[in-house]
Amino acid sequence: IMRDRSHIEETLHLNTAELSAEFTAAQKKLLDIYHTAIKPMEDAYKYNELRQYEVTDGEITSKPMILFLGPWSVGKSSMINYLLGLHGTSQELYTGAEPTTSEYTVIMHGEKFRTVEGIVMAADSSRSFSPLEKFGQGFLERLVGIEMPHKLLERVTLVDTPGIIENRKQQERGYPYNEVCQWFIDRADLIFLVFDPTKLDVGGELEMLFRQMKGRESQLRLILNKADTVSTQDLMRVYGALFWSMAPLVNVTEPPRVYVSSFWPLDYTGDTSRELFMKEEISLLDDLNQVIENQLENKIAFIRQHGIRVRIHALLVDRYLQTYYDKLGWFSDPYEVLHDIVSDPDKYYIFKSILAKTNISKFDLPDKEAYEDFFGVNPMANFKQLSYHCSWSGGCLLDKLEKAISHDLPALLNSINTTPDTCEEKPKNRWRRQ
Ligand SMILES: Nc1nc2c(ncn2[C@@H]2O[C@H](COP(=O)(O)OP(=O)(O)OP(=O)(O)O)[C@@H](O)[C@H]2O)c(=O)[nH]1
Ligand SMILES: [Mg+2]
Repeated sequence: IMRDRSHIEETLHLNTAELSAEFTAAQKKLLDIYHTAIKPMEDAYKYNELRQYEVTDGEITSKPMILFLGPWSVGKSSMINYLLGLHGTSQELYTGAEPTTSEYTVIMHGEKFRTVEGIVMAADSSRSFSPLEKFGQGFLERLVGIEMPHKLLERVTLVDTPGIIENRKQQERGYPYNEVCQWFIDRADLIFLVFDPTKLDVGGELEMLFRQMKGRESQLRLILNKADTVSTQDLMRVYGALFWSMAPLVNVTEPPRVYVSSFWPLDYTGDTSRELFMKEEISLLDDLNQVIENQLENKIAFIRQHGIRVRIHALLVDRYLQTYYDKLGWFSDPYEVLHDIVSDPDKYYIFKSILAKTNISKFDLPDKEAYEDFFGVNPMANFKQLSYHCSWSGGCLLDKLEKAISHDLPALLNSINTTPDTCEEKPKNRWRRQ
């Protein structure tokens, strides 16, 4: 027997909320700010070469990404089938008692059902997955996209992953598993780490995964799935064991939320905690709904953070250049002066002087070694000082960037948060209930 799915549609407002014009307008504004105030500075000082991190339009306009991770056969693919209502259809993801999912599967919205090969996804820069190309052909063969028309996929993109198999060697996968996981973890808006209460062995690969959650704890949710397969007493025991084995691995004061339920379409077996499972499922759906509602706020915060890093980089390069011109005397050897500055920037207070500027945290400062590499590839003579990047008509790059960080982006954030002059409670959602 199948369970009723109406609470999924209700909790996520799948049939009642539509993408509003304000949402599209705000997203366009964000792209515009990025292209006029941040990108030119990135290009002028080759920021991408420092961080190997490029923000693409695809990344700015992409939907929230929900990542499913965990050991094999814990029910990750079944959970996705359940959330999308694919059970029994031809679009259903493969599930089974053996390790089944062998590919990173990106499930996204499209006009009609079709699969997209990894190499095709990576080649398309309008998609947010193009940076995955750097993991090589071996990985791209393990990446696949599935497009289908679906109300939930209009709001989020789901990523199914191959289950962890402990005791298997890294190289057998044919691609850098940890790095690929890290890439997805760093970008996911919500990370569901799924467990099966009947096999709760924390091995090396899972430990690694926990360690990779550093800094992403607020996106992490643990799921004790298939809870219908054990008695309530066993469930409580397993719940405790999960926390016990996890405690040393997760370094936060507030432990991640755990959802205990059975996320699949079939009815729970006889004597299970029906009511609890249902409540847990609704809480998880509420959680997911929050992510959908806050996506634009999160994106604006992300771009602002990026802008702050670009500004620091520009100020640093400018400082290096200034120091170089100050040091360069009539009779000094330019190469020697350069080498001296780049190998020992502290002697010239380069990083210290940047810290003295307003609004710069020492935690945002890159390390000196990164600049030694950076200037090794990009000779200092290729850059011009900040004062050069000004024009009569367009003003200065630095002013524009600083205005974006301190004014334009916060104003955009405010504009989407303003509540209309009514007493009626309206969700601050661009996916607005009508
Ligand atoms: N009893 C019960 N069985 C489940 C539940 N969810 C999934 N299963 C079964 O568990 C098995 C594994 O499910 P999958 O969805 O393939 O698991 P997976 O995590 O995607 O596995 P890999 O792709 O191999 O990593 C299948 O036979 C499912 O039918 C559940 O909530 N309760
Ligand atoms: Mg699977």
